Amino acid sequence: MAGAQKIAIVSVYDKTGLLDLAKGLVAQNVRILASGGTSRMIRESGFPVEDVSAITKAPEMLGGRVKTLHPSVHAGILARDLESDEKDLADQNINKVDYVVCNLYPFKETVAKVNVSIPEAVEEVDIGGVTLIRAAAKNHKRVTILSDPNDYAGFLKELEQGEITEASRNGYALKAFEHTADYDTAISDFFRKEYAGNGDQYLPLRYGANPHQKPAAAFTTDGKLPFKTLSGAPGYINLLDALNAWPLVKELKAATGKPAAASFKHVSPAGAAIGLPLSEDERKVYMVADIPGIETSGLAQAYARARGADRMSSFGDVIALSDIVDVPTASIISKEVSDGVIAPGYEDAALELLKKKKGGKYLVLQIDPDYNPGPTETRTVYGINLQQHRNDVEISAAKSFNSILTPKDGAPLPENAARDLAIATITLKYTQSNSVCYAFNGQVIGLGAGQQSRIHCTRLAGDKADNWWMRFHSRVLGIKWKKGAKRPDKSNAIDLLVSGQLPKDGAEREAFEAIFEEVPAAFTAEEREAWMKQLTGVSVSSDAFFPFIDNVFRAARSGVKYIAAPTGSQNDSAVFQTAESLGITFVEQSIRLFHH
Ligand code: 93A
Repeated sequence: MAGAQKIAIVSVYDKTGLLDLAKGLVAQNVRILASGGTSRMIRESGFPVEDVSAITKAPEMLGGRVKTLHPSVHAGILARDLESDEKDLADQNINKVDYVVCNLYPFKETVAKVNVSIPEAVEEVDIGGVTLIRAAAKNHKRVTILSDPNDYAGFLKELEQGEITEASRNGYALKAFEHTADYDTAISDFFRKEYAGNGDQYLPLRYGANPHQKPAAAFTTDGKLPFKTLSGAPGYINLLDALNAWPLVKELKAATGKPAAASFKHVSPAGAAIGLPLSEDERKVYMVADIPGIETSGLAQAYARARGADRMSSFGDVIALSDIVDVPTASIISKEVSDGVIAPGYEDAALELLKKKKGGKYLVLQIDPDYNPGPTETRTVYGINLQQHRNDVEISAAKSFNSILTPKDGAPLPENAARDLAIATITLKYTQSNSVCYAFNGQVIGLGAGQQSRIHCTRLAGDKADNWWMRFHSRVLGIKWKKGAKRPDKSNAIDLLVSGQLPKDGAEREAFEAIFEEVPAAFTAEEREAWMKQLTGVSVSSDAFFPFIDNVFRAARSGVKYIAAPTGSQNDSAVFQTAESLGITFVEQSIRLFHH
């Protein structure tokens, strides 16, 4: 009925600004209906108010659990300006409600208290208030919902001028939906910890990225976590590594049909590879000459290659393996310094080996290989939610490298090159940007991650590839170690030797020499150059275009024959020409693959 007295339902836990609101409503001749405590406070201040029971004809009951839950309230709020709705209201003698003012029981504040009990928390789960807010927000075309005392003043100002505008009603409704969503999140967070804190759905972590970042947890709001902890306890960075490393090996396997492995550190791969037979030299360089059964285990070969690419960076890695872990693979792992492993399953004997590692603290995660994350990823940075579609683009040897820009004869890539470019490119998909990856013979041989400048990536990765290749030099293969020399110490000494960083004298030199039976001579520039010339057929992928020709020149120095990168630089044509002049095949890989 036009001109009828407007009605407000007011039910607030937080009574800030309530009396000013009541005063303003009364001044505009609005009829106020309020729940118990709210009504009392308004009445005691001398403003006219009625209890909600005036329209429900039912008292508050169950100690306040039922205050406003009643068709007289909710039909009044939800009714539209439709003839059929008007008739329903008239039949039941219900008046339309125009304004709802409500804020909720302090669930968050209650559960933030130390040692809060479940019954205490349960009592703070607001039902009627959420229903008032949702109903009013749903019908915001007609009804105004105020869920924040900060909005009272603006609302009253508009009311004085006549009507609440559509824009304001929309804004208040959005705020109301956010309010109930946030409230429900707090409730489910609390009960998830109470009822699913055994690691199935909610996994408490010792701390976050650093020991002072507590509390920390991993959880899903959608059923169970897709992984189980079979041994040890994951840390926050372990999970960042594992949850990046697993999809990498899954995709490597899908792209090549071979078992795949990755060795992660600080959320970038140190190495990644597929299972291809190992030569005698490779077995030596990768320190797996004594692993029984490695000749027949593709998975062990893959991990030997992933770990062997850059042994310095792999120290203390989190490993991902595409297949059920067998004894040869577990045997390699048990010899290395490593933090954890994620795989779809473990043979019993392999699991036994891994469980003994690190005095029983070695992290062993089992992932559901069929798990597929949803399409949207959200993270919070400095209090702001960032959301994007997951990078679910598929890279394949067969389809991603067919657009050959140089040479112009149109000859397709050799199969090995397409395979290595696929391995390098899939690896970049899970590497912190900027990133450039060199791959050869089914494995990463040099990865430059997280550099702000592309040429620095290309150099870093190229230098790593060079070090990798120098490790195959006969002088390194022939090193005579002192008895009892440990694997990490050997790796450190080899790295000094192959990178040309040998200490000249003093205590540093003594420490270097201490590990050898016979100290190897430093490489001369000529020896290095002669050996590097023997490395050819390397593939390089870049996660974005090369802005300058320097990248191509640097890649060529490490035996690169194939480059895949997105295009779009102002220098594109100079980059392609440089590749052509150096006899490098340049393939357009059209998808930019930044990862953060
Ligand atoms: O226990 S309830 O979920 N049952 C209800 O029917 C109900 N209606 C409003 N709590 C209910 N409320 C809440 O009461 C409001 O959300 C508000 O937080 C509070 C105000 O109570 P009072 O007016 O008695 O102080």
